[in-house]
Amino acid sequence: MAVPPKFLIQTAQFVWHRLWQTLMSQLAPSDPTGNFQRVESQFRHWVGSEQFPAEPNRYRLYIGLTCPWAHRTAITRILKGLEDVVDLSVAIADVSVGGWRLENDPTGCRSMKELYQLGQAGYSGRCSVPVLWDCQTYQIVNNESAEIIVMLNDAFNRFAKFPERDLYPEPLRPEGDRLNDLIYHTVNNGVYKCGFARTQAAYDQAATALFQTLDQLDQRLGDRRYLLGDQLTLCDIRLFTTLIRFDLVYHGLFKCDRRRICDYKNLWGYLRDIYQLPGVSATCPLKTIQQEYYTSLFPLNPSGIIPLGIDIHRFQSPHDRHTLAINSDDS
Ligand SMILES: N[C@@H](CCC(=O)N[C@@H](CS)C(=O)NCC(=O)O)C(=O)O
Repeated sequence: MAVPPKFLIQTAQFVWHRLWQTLMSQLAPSDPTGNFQRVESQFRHWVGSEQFPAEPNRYRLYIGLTCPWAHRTAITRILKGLEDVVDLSVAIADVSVGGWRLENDPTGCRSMKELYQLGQAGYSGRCSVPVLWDCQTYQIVNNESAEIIVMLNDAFNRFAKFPERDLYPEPLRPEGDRLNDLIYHTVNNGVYKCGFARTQAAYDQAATALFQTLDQLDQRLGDRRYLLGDQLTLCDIRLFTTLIRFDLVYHGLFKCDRRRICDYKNLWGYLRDIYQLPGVSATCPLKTIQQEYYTSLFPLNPSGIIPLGIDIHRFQSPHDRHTLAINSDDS
């Protein structure tokens, strides 16, 4: 007895939609109108405080390769020359454990969940990366990337290879903080708002804001090498980790498809400029990033098929960003 295709389709649609909503509510909480709501980071201590003094080989950074937030911390660690000061562990995105898996971790933990619970007994919140971990007291110092990068920039300067490289210079902070706010809401978190939108209206709003900001940033970068002038700052690192994933992942998987970064004259050169800075490309295993995103975010890509994506050699192509006139004026 043949099942009428219409019935089959309607049933599959009904069941899949219900399942999808359930999976999405675990993966990405949303407000009643379907907008993705990022959960506030829970651990907000500072290295340099009495409780967590700056010491070499005391802290370990847990990252995941796919994660753009964790990637900020990995780049800052390298650019400050902290490889021998702050240890690094890479967690693996694993759908079978429903989160981040750890392999041969010095704490004995087998997942980020176990690590969070080791740091705080009974912890039941989100177990995200990055985490700055105190290996001496077995506590989480901080799990907010925006704060960890500020700490890595200045708290360990006594032990850093490049203490003079200030990625958060005092005079540029007001302008940088203002830009960070815009970039966070519309680009860094904006791509997630597109990908994790649960309604058409939520997606439309996020996608429009995303491309408005990208257009604006492209214009801004027409007369200055970096966002705040001729000096690379944390502001650029924060933008970079979203841009480097954009054409490879967000354009397809998160439906951020109005334009690709390689279609923007200035953003495209800017992206390659930062990618080609010494030490940066080693933090960007592009094919792994693409594979982990497309396989670990199952509700967005149930088939598990990984698209071809942009030819990653293009990120190595020459750019002429260093010839730009110095202009940190914001007029
Ligand atoms: N606010 C955090 C966000 C970090 C974050 O969302 N990390 C994701 C990976 S990209 C994660 O680990 N999610 C797991 C979860 O939320 O359970 C930060 O910027 O450090």
